[in-house]
Amino acid sequence: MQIVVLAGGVGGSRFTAGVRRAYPDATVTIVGNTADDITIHGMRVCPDLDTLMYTLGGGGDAERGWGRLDESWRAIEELRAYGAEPTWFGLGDRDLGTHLVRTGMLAAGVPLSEVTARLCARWWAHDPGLRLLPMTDDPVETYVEIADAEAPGGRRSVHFQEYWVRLHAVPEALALTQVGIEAARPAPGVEEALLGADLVLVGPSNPVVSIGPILAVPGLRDAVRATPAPVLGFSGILHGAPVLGMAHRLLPTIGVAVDAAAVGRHYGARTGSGVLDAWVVDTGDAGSAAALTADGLPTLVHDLVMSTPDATAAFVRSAVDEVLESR
Ligand code: GDP
Ligand code: FO1
Ligand code: CA
Repeated sequence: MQIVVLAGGVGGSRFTAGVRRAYPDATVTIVGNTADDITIHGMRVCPDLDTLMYTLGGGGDAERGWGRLDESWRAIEELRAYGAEPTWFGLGDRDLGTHLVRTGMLAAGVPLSEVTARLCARWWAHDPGLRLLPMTDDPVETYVEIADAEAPGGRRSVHFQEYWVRLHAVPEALALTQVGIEAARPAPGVEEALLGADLVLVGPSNPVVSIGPILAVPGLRDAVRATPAPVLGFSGILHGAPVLGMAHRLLPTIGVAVDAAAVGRHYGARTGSGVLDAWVVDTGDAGSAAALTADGLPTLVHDLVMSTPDATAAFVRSAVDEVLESR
């Protein structure tokens, strides 16, 4: 069975770990978000790809959610001692190895998809059925416009990482721009994976800055709409709030309420102009399921807390079975 998962970082990793557990014999192709990427101290950092790679390879810090296990921070201390800004972005010593290899390969002209495959070869040697493709090889970076009384026009634009990490998403996000998205082409293999899939899963990742950019790469939304496979989406919003992270700070910016049903309507049904055949919400949001289903988006209800890979595997399997039985 060929499974494609659309994924951001922390939520996407936990979800994919459950998918792997549910379908150990399948080929699982992850299409990872790269709109969080940043060049910092000359290094290209791909947070969502690295979170997926480390987590699924057993090398990630599960508590922090990002970065390497058993990390140390000597290099960034040196940067601070030089007054070499920015130092608000935590570059761990072990993590730096990944960024150095990636940046060197990119500088030598190796496309990001190929770089990513070579990095994952170290971490995923135990699981040849797992594949990570960046959504695109072309650089895309998210910028957030925030109010700033001292800036010309009363607003200024900051990189998504500065908004998320340094500003903790406290300022209101007035607008979001994915610089480079219009010119981005799907990375090699992404459209083929979607069109050749038996099952497409949209993880509970951030709809605005993780899944949004993937679907915004020209051609990818069309490929999801065209796949012969059932497309299931899973809500990351439970009882009106994200389970973790700050998605509630960004959904209003794109005019979507912080609510599982609103996110489902935002993705929409494939029978209309959307991308989903089914939307899966948590038991606590069961109240909205009947109305969504009546409006043409078949909505299933499951316990969506990803407490362990087994718990995640259980809800993925039962939701998929429910959809396959109804086809
Ligand atoms: P990021 O790129 O590291 O921000 O991570 P993602 O975009 O992949 O995922 C973040 C989203 O995952 C958040 O909006 C969370 O609400 C969601 N999430 C995290 N843990 C859980 C969970 O246990 N269950 C569900 N359904 N969603 C979760
Ligand atoms: N998140 C933080 O909250 N603080 C950091 O200093 C930080 C550094 C960092 C370095 C490498 C990496 O791959 C991820 C890192 N993250 C950090 C996570 C990341 O900024 C975001 O959570 C995601 O981009 C949102 O998906
Ligand atoms: Ca992300």
